[in-house]
Amino acid sequence: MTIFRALQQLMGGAWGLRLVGSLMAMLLVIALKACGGGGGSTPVSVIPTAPPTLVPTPTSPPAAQFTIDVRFPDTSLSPSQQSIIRSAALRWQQIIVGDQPNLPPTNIQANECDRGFPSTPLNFPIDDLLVEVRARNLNDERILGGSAPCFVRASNGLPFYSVILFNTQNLADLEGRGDLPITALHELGHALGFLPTVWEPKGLTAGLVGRDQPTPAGYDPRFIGLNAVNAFNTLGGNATSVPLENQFGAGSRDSHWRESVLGRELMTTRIDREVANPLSILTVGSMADIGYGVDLSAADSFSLGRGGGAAEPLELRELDWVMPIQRIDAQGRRV
Ligand SMILES: [Ca+2]
Ligand SMILES: [Ca+2]
Ligand SMILES: [Zn+2]
Repeated sequence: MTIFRALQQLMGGAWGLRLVGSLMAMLLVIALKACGGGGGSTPVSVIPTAPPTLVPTPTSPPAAQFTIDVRFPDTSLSPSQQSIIRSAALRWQQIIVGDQPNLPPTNIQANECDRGFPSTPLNFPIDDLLVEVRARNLNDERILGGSAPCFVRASNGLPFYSVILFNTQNLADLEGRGDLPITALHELGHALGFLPTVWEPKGLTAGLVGRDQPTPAGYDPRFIGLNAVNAFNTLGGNATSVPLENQFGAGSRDSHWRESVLGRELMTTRIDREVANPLSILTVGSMADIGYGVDLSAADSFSLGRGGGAAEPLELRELDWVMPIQRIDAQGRRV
């Protein structure tokens, strides 16, 4: 059930790894390290008499009540790799803050999603999202891996069990180059539901062709959720919808923001190396559109455009990993 696509390219000097992935899965590109600007402050002259002004009391951010339970069912990821992925989950917990109803024990069996996923029967309560992470040899070193939800809450279509798979052929290199943190953050975005399989039942997309269809000339898939659209326009866009990726094949197409427009944003298909790949209000807005309670103020700053200076992008091809999404109700029964 797994299809790999895409390929990778080495670009002059450094390497650009290109991966295309799966439909359900995704991929990501990453870059790392935010750079920043810091700057000095300009001297300001003192002007007498400013009347005291009332400064609005800052509202405290919503209490984080959303838990991502990351599990590693085997030793295919090293302790340091596991630690990086747990840190990425903690970053998402700053973004997704609204509690979801706990899932009661279910009769979901091991391997229902894919080989090794779940690793055990899901006969225990889940609060709020369980993500199982493994690495295995994917027999194509251009493929980074992939991620996808497998089971969602029938009440709201949000995942409570998702999977992430890395490729043992390149995982150590990814970590060694410093690209694993941003890659993990990107994959967890997909695990949380950043994918057409979650968007489409909610009516949040327009113009997508079927995943098995060739890319039409002039293809223009869009995300139409209002929070994302508002964020897009705040960031410098001017449109009533947000462009989704319209090229690069399955695993990249449709399931990311359009690289040519959104550039360095985290949920584009290429990680821009050695610069920040911000988790912006655009992606946070899309998470609100699918139903999460979010804290927009926790987003990274960002504005449209690649912003210059990006070294060659690391284009990671994601696995074209298709899992049927199953819906489970509040009593743990299949719907
Ligand atoms: Ca909960
Ligand atoms: Ca990018
Ligand atoms: Zn992706």
